[in-house]
Amino acid sequence: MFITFEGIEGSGKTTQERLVAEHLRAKGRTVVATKEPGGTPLADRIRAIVLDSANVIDPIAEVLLFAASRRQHTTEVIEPALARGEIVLCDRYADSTLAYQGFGRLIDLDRLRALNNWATNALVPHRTLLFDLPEEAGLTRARSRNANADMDEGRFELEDLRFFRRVREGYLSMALAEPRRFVVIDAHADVDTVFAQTLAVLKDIA
Ligand code: T5A
Repeated sequence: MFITFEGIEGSGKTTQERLVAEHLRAKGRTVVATKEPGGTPLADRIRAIVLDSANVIDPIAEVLLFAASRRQHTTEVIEPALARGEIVLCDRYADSTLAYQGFGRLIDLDRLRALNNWATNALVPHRTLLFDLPEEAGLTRARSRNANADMDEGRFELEDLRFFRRVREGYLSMALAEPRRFVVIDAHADVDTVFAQTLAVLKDIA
């Protein structure tokens, strides 16, 4: 079972992925909880490059960096774990490229789909949880987390609200187009309420 967690920054997907992993492990399941960009030593180095706000990155180069990170992560971590019969939870995956580079940066979606398929051997998640909330609310959460943790803004957090609105709308349109894979979760509520909704949509495995 391969489950991905998607949404704009601050939507709470990282928090929910951690809670789902803890819940499944407490039930004796073997879980690999991972994230993109990153997830392997090489992909983590790509992550540092793409998220560093000091880097000015050409949009196509950005796509290729995410694809290189995803290729390494898929072949080194995700595919082997699935072959061992483990549950893989992944914070962002190929849909992030469609949402951010496709809907956000307006790069041709068909090219991005082809690149995603190439990078992943066409591995599609069994289920994708889309944590949805308005972009203003998500960015406020992400920025206050950065301020509390004394973290710098990432390169994407410097984008304007219109960018994140396109990303959010892009995610929602992908969910509409693939209702058997995507489940949209209202990410507005407190962590426990969102977790209850998350467990409800995973009840067949959790
Ligand atoms: N990207 C990534 C692309 O452009 N293309 C791609 O192909 C890929 C893979 C990655 C960036 O890269 C871009 C997208 C991103 O811009 P990142 O640093 O990995 O950046 O960060 P994000 O994935 O964006 O995740 P964040 O950590 O910013 O947000 P999350 O995961 O949505 O939220 P989370 O759980 O960390 O929570 C954020 C804050 O909100 C609080 C948490 O405690 C935390 O402080 N919170 C809540 N507060 C109130 N109510 C709730 N329900 C809450 N849930 C969490």
